[in-house]
Amino acid sequence: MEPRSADTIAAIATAPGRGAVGVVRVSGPQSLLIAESVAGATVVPRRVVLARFSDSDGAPIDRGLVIAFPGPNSYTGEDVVEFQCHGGPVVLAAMLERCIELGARAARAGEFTERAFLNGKLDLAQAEAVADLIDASTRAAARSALRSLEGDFSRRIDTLRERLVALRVLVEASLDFPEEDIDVLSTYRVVEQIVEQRDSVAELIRQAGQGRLLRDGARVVLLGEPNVGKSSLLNALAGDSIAIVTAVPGTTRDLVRESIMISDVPFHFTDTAGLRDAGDEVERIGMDRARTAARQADLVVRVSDGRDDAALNQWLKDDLGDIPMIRIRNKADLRDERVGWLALNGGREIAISAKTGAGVDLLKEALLEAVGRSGLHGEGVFMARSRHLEALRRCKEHLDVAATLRDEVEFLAEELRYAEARLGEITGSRTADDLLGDIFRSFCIGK
Ligand SMILES: Nc1nc2c(ncn2[C@@H]2O[C@H](COP(=O)(O)OP(=O)(O)OP(=O)(O)O)[C@@H](O)[C@H]2O)c(=O)[nH]1
Ligand SMILES: [Mg+2]
Repeated sequence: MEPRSADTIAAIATAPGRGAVGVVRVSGPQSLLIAESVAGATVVPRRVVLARFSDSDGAPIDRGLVIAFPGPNSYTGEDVVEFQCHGGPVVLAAMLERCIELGARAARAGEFTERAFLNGKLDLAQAEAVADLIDASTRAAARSALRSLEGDFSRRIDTLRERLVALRVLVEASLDFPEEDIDVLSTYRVVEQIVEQRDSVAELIRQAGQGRLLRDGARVVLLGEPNVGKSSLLNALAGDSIAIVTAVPGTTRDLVRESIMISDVPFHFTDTAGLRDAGDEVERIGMDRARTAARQADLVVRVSDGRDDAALNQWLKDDLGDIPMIRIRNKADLRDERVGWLALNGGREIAISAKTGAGVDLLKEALLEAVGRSGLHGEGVFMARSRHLEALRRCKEHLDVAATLRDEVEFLAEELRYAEARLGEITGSRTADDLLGDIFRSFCIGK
């Protein structure tokens, strides 16, 4: 693909501050000329050249390395030059100034990656993965961002799109040739295939949701009757005395939040007021907050001491039915019970003792399991953004509708077209300019 930009951009690509090495990056048609002027030497494509960099008067700025990557085989797809200098702010500022004197202009945030996208070197999901990889705060997050950057996520989206296009072609063919004897929809099992694709999208939503948890962390709310040991459990998980623990039921009123890393995955815990049908005004406000927090949770840890309140159980079922839940039976030490998994009608619970810490590791395992750790180190978790999840959900909705339109073929074709367009927004093959602007503005300069 031909480079598209007429102007040449330059930026300091390394983080601000002092370091052994700092990089100034230049991209655009004048890059190679700028490199030779600054270095006073001939640059050889993809060869490291040691040179003295000097200003317009010939006074030295630094001695360093210059590497030229002629387009299209470069990060942006244009001619790119990287100067590796000593990493001091004065040197780097002087180098940038020199590049600007020679005709470059200062790059905007994210502009290098934006050019890579515009020149077809990366699709939109990959470009976003660049930012996610740089921003990753854990190894697991970095790994899944890298998978997206390498195109795993985009390939899955593209494959889905191709299948939806193929289905739409079939459906439209049946519209264009209604007099043909064969019933295209049944012959090619079109509705069944739509359902299959819908299920693939659902699976992708699940995997992408796990990626989001990796990046943003899982919101976990500790919920249960008063005095069952929710605050003790938070303290045991944190290995620190975060929340007040007393034998008085109704100790916790406000929400108590603590973020804890478990095997590289961030969990944001919220300890809450015990739920009961009593209490003063303060406690009742606390209980309202507890319920609100629980409704917004990714995961609820339902703590009990074995004497479940029936009304609370009913509320959990009615109001939080969609939120994954881990059941904890605390105070195993009081009952002389062994810690571990117990069968419960309709599920399982873990017997633990928050006081002695016995069994807390099992809860940690269960938490990791619940956010899909099994997949975290292997294949299949993508560093998706909420933008991607939203597009996938809308795609799935259109496929849900399409699957019901067996007898209204025009509408069926339309729904397939919408579903495919939603997928296109993820990789950017069909996207509004303002969407692009938002995405690249979140980048830092020099990227
Ligand atoms: N023996 C025993 N006591 C426990 C255990 N966990 C908590 N406790 C005790 O139970 C009492 C209540 O503990 P908290 O952690 O304050 O309970 P809570 O669920 O936060 O209570 P509220 O904030 O009032 O809703 C305290 O006296 C704790 O020491 C346990 O595993 N074993
Ligand atoms: Mg408490």
